Amino acid sequence: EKQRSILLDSSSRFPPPPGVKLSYGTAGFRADATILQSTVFRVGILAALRSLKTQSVIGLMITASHNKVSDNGVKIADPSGGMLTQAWEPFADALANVPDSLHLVQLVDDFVMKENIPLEVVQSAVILLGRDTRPSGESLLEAAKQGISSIVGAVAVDMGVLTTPQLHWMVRFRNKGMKATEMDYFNQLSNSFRCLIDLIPPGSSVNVMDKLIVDGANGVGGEKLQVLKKVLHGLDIQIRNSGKEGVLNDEVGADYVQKEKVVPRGFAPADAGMRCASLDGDADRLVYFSAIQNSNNRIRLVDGDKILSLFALFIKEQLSILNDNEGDRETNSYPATLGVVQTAYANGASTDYLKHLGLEVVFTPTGVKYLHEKAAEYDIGIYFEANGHGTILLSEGLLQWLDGRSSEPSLTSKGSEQQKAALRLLAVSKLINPAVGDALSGLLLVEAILQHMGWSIHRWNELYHDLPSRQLKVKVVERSAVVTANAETVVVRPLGIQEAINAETAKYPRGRCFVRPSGTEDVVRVYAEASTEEAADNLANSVAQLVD
Ligand code: 16G
Ligand code: ZN
Repeated sequence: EKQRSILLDSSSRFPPPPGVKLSYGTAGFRADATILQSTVFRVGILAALRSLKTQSVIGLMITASHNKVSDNGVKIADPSGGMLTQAWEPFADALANVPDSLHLVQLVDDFVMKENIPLEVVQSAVILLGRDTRPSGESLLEAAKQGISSIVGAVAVDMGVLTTPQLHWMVRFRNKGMKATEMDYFNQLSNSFRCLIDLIPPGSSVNVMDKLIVDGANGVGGEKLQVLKKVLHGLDIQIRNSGKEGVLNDEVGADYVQKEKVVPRGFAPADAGMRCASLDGDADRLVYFSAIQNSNNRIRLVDGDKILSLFALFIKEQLSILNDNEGDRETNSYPATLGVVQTAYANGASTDYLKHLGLEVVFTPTGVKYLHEKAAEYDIGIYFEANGHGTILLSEGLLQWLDGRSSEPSLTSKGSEQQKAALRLLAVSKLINPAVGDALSGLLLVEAILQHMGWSIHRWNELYHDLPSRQLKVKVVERSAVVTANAETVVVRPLGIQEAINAETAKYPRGRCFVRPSGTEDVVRVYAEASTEEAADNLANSVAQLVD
């Protein structure tokens, strides 16, 4: 019928590149931009089907994050604003790789049947489209639109150039029936930041904080931060690498800074010692650093683990104020569960520190979808990857209780310590992006907490000392030959490798080492940490040889 012929016709205009096999992977499809037209077109179809199936707004983001400017990629945001449900990933893979339009129509037909998607009745589907600043983004966005409009009733809404987290945020709040324009996003961030600053206990903050210097990775994050700055009060930000001159992700950005542990381009010797932050190419990762004077561009890196530790410390403090009921027996405390989620890449010193604070620390495999899902099991779940992607999730139940707590006319006069702690947690819940890790909102939360504590970046960095670590990648023929378990800490195949890794690791004090197949590149990654740089290097090198 009509739907079939539209699909047949439009898909024949987007033939897949021959001999290329793509996989949805940890974070959507990514490849050289020149071969992605057909993939993005097909993901447009998928987004429309997903919207029909869920009867909700869906997001489609065109970005390759921290990868080089000539790459691009595409990923889907589900109705909650989170990642596409894992249950649909096999369909995404099949759709991207189907050889021709006849097979495509057949595949879609079968899937629509299997998933019971209401195609017959004319329904409406809404897909919000976003893209980062990559030059290939515009024509790929057009391909996505074509894919979407080949499903009857589906409507694409082009939101323009956005950070990945902005698009996820918009999808989430549109589905909650709220206004969710870009300006709403900026206002919510700046208002909740202001709220946290206003709640700083008198005397405890450093009144004059030095300026923050931000590396925008020559991408969308720097651009958006310029806009945010205009509605923001109480923070002095200077933006470097805002994209007007340099190349996206070229020796700039959070991925580069975290992996290479050097100062990004665009910084001057005079910046040494200053508090600096770095965003990645689509602004969903954030790390801090400060350059060490006369050191060949070396830095003190304050990574995702330390951001996590700062957040955890602050939240734990607020919870203990709330649960301190002395002299206020009338109030019930809320038995809020607090959990921290890390991956095997978390520095061992950070895990020790968090456990020492008395926090529950759990591990998942690499990839936001796994961490996010785990964090959602707690009243307050905080997750971060060492690379700077993470956020805080607060349960509806807790938020309601906090709401009541913050407005309750208490006997001990309003403005009690408990009320303030409740207000702070509510402000955190509004500032932080509940859909996905967000460098802009994360940055504002870090800045608010540093002011609250009266801490410099150096004081913050002293929370614990990172163990020396080394990462290597090994090119292999078939990365899927390596199979891991226990949140990627143990190799189960090929047989025998884990025993050999154990034997190597045992040679080093505080040694820890794991290998895992990358989810984004054709390599196997090796991570090692030990008590000295040299030991970490040696351990990584000898284990890399085992995999080779
Ligand atoms: C993707 C993931 C990131 C993960 C990285 C690992 C999302 C949104 N992004 O960028 O969380 O750390 O892949 O890459 O899930 P790898 O598998 O190549 O080491
Ligand atoms: Zn990113």
